[in-house]
Amino acid sequence: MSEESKMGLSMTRRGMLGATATGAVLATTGVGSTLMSAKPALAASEAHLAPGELDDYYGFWSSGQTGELRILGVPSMRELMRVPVFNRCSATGWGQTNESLKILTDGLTDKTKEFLAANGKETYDNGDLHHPHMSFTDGTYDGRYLFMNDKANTRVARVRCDVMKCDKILEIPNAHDIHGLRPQKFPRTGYVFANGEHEAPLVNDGSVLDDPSQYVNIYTAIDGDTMEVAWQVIVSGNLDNTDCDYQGKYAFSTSYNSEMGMNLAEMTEAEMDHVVIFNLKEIEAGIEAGDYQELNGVKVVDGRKGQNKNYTRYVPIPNSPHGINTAPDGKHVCVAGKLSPTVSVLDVEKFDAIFYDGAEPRSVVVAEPQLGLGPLHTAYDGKGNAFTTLFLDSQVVKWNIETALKQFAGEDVDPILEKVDVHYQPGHNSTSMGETKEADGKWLISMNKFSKDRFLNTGPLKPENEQLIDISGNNFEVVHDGPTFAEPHDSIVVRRDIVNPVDVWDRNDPMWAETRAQAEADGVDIDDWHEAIIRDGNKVRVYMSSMAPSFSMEKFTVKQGDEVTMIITNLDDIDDLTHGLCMANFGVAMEIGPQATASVTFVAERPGVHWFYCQWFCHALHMEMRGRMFVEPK
Ligand code: CUK
Ligand code: CUA
Repeated sequence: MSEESKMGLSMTRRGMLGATATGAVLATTGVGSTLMSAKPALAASEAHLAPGELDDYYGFWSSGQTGELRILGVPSMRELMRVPVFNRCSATGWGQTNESLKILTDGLTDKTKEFLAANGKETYDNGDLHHPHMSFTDGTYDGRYLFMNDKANTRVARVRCDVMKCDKILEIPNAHDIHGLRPQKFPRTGYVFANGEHEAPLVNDGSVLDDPSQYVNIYTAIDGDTMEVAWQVIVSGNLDNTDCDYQGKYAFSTSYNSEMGMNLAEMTEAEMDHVVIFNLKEIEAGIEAGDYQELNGVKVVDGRKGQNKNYTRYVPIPNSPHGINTAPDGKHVCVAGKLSPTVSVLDVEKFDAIFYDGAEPRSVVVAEPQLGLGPLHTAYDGKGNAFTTLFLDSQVVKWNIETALKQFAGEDVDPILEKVDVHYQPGHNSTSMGETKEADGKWLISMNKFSKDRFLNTGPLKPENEQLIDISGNNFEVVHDGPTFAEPHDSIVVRRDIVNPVDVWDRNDPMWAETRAQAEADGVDIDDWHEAIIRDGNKVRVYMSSMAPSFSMEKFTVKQGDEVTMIITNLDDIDDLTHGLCMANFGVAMEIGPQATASVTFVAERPGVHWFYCQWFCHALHMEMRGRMFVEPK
């Protein structure tokens, strides 16, 4: 019995759920259809790791409007690291160091740079990161990169898994507000597919507002190696989530606004929306043959409805479909109905027929089980079972794909195996290795949009709640709550042997290649203990090395109004020996990892003595690791 029920407090949902373990499900759909039955106490011990024990999996998490990538350990759900991507970071100096600013600005279009400059900015300050996914080779994760979208400012970013830092950010031209994102699974990544979510006039120059016939949406394939746009496809309707097959032939996206409505009532009018299937070979051939228009430097093919081409097919799906997830069997794709209680199962082996044999688009639908209210996303255990989140029911439903196929074929069977309550309103879910052909059926994460009463009250703004569910054996139970800040949408759970980051940077890392070139031009050997001040008009470059517990310079002098660049190289070469640099009262701070070089630029508009100090605890004499900048008045 939970505390509340013992104390006879009101029967809140929390009290009810705390008092009974979840059990078998009799009815198929609807709120409150779960029949509670007693079940043994939770096997939480499997999820609990003793101090010092390492997790079996890396979890890579989005953070929604926080704009960063997070790394968690699974099953402990301990947060291990935050990797700034689209956000600014006070600790690491992301968005402030010259190296990170280059990454944040290089991939922006000229129009965006102009727009930002007019607003007094170099780059965007915010991002809305929904979908982090790892690069694939031959249908499974290969540990090279993570790719992720920014819905807020139409960007796609890449994080290097060797150092767990972002190395590329690309603004996607022509598209509006990148949402769904997936890397190509086979033969390798390869392409990174990205959906523009919001429709806009194709040439959006202020001449069209209320003419939906001129609104389009854009599907983008990015080259994951070069981080350049490979091609784009114009589609009808909007685009929500995306995934692709295990054959390297097709990618596909959900679309919830086939009506091309501009407001809520119009957008949800039709009973059927669709999944767009993209035929990769045909699109490549079309571009090869010159059947494209060039828009803002990108080759764009027309895949709208009614085109007499083989670039796309539109499969009607009920109703405002959201999540789209390819099963590890390489054959089935589950499309969650959102406003329909159904999940539509597509068979990728039937796709050829709708492109080349004139088969009806709906012929690729091989099952459509009713699972519950508000199905959003599906994950897999690799044993033929699927787990779908039910947003409105606050449940995850476990169901069997084969049984769903039989039911669709007319057999009197029920594919639903079990439902478990989650707290509350789940969006995405993910299983260990579940979006690869190596799905192992051990853990399921349910990413819930609301925590309500699950934790100590933090005021009007509550954390979200991510729950860990044991799906091994015949278990299907919540074993851990993980409160989390705004707002993870999605996660992937990757076997730890696949991810092998280094402990110490390589001195020749491309991250500071430009800084290194400048140092060479200045005749400074930044690979050795060094100190140098190079004056170049009113630009001053201050080079120093750091080694615990000191900087190579105890003091240096510049003139008021100088543009000062501090270039610091951390010559410590053992693991976990990060230094920092903070120039007090200059708003300047950054991380310098072992064997890394980092630089930051500011205008010395404050005369007097200013302390710079190491802001990363590194040594017993860390507090003493500091020096003075003297700014001579004009
Ligand atoms: S979306 Cu958030 S719950 Cu952006 Cu993947 Cu479905
Ligand atoms: Cu170096 Cu603290």
